[in-house]
Amino acid sequence: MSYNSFGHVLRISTFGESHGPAIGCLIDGCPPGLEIDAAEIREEVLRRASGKSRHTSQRREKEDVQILSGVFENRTTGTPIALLIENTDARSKDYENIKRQFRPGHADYTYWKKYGFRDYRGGGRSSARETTVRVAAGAIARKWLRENLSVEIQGWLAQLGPIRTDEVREWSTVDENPFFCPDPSKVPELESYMDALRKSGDSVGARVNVIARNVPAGLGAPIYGKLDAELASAMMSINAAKGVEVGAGFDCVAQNGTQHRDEMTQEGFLSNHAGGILGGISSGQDIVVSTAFKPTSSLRIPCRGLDVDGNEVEIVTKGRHDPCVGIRATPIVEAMMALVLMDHVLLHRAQMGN
Ligand code: EPS
Repeated sequence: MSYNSFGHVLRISTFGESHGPAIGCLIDGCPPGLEIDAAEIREEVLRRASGKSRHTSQRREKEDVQILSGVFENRTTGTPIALLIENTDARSKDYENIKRQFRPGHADYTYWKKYGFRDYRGGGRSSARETTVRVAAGAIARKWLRENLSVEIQGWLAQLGPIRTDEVREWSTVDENPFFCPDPSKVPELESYMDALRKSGDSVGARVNVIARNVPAGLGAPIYGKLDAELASAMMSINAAKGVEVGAGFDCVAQNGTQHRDEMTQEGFLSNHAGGILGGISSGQDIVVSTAFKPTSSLRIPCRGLDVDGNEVEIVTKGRHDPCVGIRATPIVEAMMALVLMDHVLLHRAQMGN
């Protein structure tokens, strides 16, 4: 049994650790004929990369994407696509002092409890480094969806700590600041908040939203492959994710049915509290998903914790950590949306024959 793969018809398997020689993925089930090259995939990967601003980890990876199979003369062949990215800037000595300790709030403890052994360097397999290859695979899915169905996927930072960042949405500006913030007027506030946070040594959570437009009605496989369940599973599999909402999400608790229902007219739906999914099946409305990311647990501020022998110890984490992992999560949620949607388009076609 292995859980390093996801998807049904489009199946993605990832491998690798943060401080190992490389990370990579195998994408099985991609139809032939899609034009794609390594430079295009790398462009998407670089959107997520660390070290591009003072507000993220200063690890600077080359992120050179190698296509090992499945693409010939810049077109997918229909055979498994293998992507490999070498790790070029790991600094494992930063982790020497915690190799026998568990960072509170980190997967260190549960990996140890489960396997009795762990690659402590950079969090090993539990590191957000693994999300790089999801973004690489997502670049392929995103392009396929755009070319075949005109599906457009847009993610954005909706909140960072106490700062709501999406009351104004100027989509063209999302990629023009280090936060993926759609409201340019909020960027100076984000900068000063993050500067103060970094100096303090603490970290903070964030909310990242994603919308998919032009999704055809009919995607989703009830009952145990509901589109919202699959999206929630995909988003929850991202490192540090602690909550997922679809459409109105938890706000529906305080709504009445008369408020929540999305009335329909010949011109279309009058609202979108459902987030584009009814009964686990896409309705043709925009699909809207929101993911909450917890504050990073690797902190230089000392705290109480345990070592592998059960002794109480003071834990201090060194290394180049993100004070807010949510800052770099936008390309990841976009990739997961793309991969789930493409998988469900192919699944729908397999059942319906169209
Ligand atoms: C990470 C810890 C840091 C980040 C890393 C994610 O790694 P290191 O301690 O080796 O510098 O830099 O992020 C990446 C390498 C990346 O590509 O996103 C963690 O513990 O998750």
